[in-house]
Amino acid sequence: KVQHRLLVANWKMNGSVALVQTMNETLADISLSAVDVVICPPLTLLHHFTVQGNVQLGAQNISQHNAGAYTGEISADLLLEAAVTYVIIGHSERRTLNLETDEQIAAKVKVAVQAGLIPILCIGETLQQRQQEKTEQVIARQLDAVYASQPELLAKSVIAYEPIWAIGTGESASPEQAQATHAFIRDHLAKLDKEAASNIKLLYGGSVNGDNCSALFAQPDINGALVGGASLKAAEFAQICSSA
Ligand code: G2H
Repeated sequence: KVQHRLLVANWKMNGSVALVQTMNETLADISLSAVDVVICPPLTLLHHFTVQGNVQLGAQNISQHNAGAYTGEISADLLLEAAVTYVIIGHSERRTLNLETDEQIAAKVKVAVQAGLIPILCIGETLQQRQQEKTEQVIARQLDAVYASQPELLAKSVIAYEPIWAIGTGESASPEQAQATHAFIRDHLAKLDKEAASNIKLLYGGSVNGDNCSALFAQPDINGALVGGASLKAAEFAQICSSA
């Protein structure tokens, strides 16, 4: 059974040095003994964060290459030097806007694990795919693309289910919808590695906020959340962490 819940703040291309300072102060004031918190700010803000208690740092992307002529990219080694321990991989915004493929995402998860970073693999269906009842098919494809040929990476991974129709829309999946998909994900992964599937942290992402977080966290297969918009408000994010 999964113990600590994991709360990941995905700031996307938002924030400022001032917001980092506010977040440092806010998180220092609350008890985080029962939860692991990861803040994924833009790269230039990483070194302003205080790594304190259960608060760790994450990145929003990683290159599948180790070093070289890759303008604008960031490697696992550089992230490690910046005290990063987690990395979000395959967020739907990167799949869509940066045309990341399942193959690249699989390579990135491998590079991250090999370097000792914990990948947070994002998966999820579009509204059209859900309406066509293809949610499970899409999610199975996204999981298999990464883990079918490298199941040993599963025990070192976190997975975030983010239905694309719920991202930044203010409309979260219902706790029941999210739970049903999380249970499907765990069952599907059990075919690759039963023990890893029962231990893996499955995060829900998509319009998580201070009002809906408790009902989501009450679901047995929801082990935490990937929070976007609400993680930019220090007080609300602290409340989400306290509810976890
Ligand atoms: C989904 C989520 C964070 P938001 O992308 O990854 O963002 O909470 O704003 O929907």
